[in-house]
Amino acid sequence: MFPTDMPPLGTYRKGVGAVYRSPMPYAGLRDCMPCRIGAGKRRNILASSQIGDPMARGKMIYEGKAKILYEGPEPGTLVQYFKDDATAFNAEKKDVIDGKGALNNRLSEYFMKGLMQIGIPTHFIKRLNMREQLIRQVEIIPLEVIVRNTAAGSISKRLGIEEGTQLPRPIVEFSYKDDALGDPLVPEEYIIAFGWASQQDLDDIIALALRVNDFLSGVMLGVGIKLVDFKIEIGRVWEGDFQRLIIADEISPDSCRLWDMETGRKLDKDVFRRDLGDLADAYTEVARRLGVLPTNGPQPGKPTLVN
Ligand code: AIR
Repeated sequence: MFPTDMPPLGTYRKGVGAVYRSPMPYAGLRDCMPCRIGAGKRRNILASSQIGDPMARGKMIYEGKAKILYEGPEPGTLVQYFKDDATAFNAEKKDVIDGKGALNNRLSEYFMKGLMQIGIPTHFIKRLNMREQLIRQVEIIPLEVIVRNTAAGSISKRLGIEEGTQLPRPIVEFSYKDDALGDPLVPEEYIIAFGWASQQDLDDIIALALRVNDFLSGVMLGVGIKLVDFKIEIGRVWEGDFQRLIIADEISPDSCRLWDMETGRKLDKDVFRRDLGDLADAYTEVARRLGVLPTNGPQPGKPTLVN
């Protein structure tokens, strides 16, 4: 598929992510208000979240490798469901990891809320239950925005830099989101020429990505974890004729490299990619250090989430 073959707005193209034009901001959406679902059914988001069943969901819009998106209860909203599925190397390697979805739901909530507290806009509205969160509908920019602090993964392979080498400064790079092409690294020149984003968008995206890097690095440093690199996705939202760029998708150990500062233990999806042990244990450790899991009392083999 030629890269400029963008789907019409309001439709979804597999491999590129959810592409939506958001009809309205979520201002006005209140936790307890009865909400419209599909053909006018009335439901209460809070009630459904309390009993943990997926009552706020509308019809399925998209199923990705690790998440499913459903229509949300209000126009301009979606329900993001976190699956237990883990994939790597463009889904060549697959498994189901008990508890991963619930952990990523909580961790992504934690990071997105933290970003919003320092004024960085995200798609997150509220967590609904163990596996679902209510998010703002966005038009996904078809780029993976990667920030690297320390060499690892593809940059090490591509440039022959030993993993663990501190980079001279944070490096921001872009991959074109297309599974069939294996999400190839693309220069800014391509992004602008093919119209995936404008120069102004790119300047804003880089500034956002570096702010996210500062925030996440600091949070992780506080719990003895080095943020090696991470990937974010950016969504456009329309407010009248004006667009705003916000952080979308998820931020979790699926999308970051996290190394224990003292031991170097990997606490991210590389545990799965490289067969280094139990992925849920690694994610549980991150959640526990961040206070998303209880720190005392018996720690069961599988994650127990605090509600
Ligand atoms: N990433 C990229 N595509 C999907 C994901 N999750 C993340 C990786 C890693 C960073 O982007 O998890 O944190 C850089 O990946 P790589 O493979 O380019 O070194």
